[in-house]
Amino acid sequence: TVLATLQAGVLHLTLNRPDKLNSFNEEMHLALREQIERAHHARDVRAVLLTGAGRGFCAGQDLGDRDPRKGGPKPDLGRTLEAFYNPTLRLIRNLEKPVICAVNGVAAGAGANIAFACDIVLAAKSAKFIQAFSKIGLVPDAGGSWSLARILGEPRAKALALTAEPLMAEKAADWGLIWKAVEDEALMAEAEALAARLANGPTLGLGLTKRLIQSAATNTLDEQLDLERDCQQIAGHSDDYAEGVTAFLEKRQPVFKGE
Ligand code: LHQ
Repeated sequence: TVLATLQAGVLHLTLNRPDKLNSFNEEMHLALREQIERAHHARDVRAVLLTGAGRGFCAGQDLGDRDPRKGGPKPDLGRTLEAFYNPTLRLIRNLEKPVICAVNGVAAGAGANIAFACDIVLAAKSAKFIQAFSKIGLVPDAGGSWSLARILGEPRAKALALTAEPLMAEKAADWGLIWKAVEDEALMAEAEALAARLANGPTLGLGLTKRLIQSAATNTLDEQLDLERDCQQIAGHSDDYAEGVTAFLEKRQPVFKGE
């Protein structure tokens, strides 16, 4: 359910249930989580590139998995979130390596919100983001209420979540919700080039940079200055910093090892 290949430091992850628009069942959840955990531990993984197989990126939860017509007790969706979605969201945010998301087609429900949790999001111009939850009586999850409100502010976040109207990729980029909308045919090449570039970067420093930016919204300036000091201290001890300065002085491209 998740295709995984490691190429030159980039762990390519492809959600792979295309006939269900890559919606999540338990198996796909566990497969994705296992791969992100691998990215965390493996030194040879220096960037992650997440995309979807077929014409969609991810349609959120597989709604066929929980058909109310089959009867039985009402489901405990809180447990579903705690067991499956929330760990993955935390893993993506806490992974101290860049996570690039290439949204190749529709991203709905938790599918959209998992994309928004990634560090750099590129989307095909034909892709759309749908907060589909209100259509089925649910609330935004997978971090969506957090990221939409923080990135967009209440007026746009509420309108998207309450109406479930689709947001096209270019507008998502205009609103700052994603990094870039690109021509459909160019999406994968551009995302792969970006992932390759980041995988050749100073991974330790990039990971610390991610931590800093993510801490900014809840830190005071004083707390953030302290954190910058601590992170810069760590970065300053890295081999990549020595290499970066040496390469600059020698007027050549640096060769970073990620540590
Ligand atoms: C699907 C799905 C799908 C199964 C398309 N499931 N088959 C967390 C905690 C616990 C429980 C609940 O949820 C959550 C988080 C959530 O994510 S809730 C939100 C769940 N997602 C949705 O409500 C989106 C449902 N899908 C759609 O609205 C449409 O499929 C979109 C707008 C994504 C795409 O529309 P189209 O491009 O017109 O494609 P389609 O609807 O024809 O879908 C293609 C196939 O994929 C179709 O199967 P079929 O056998 O008829 O070809 C769909 O049934 C299947 N599919 N989404 N979530």
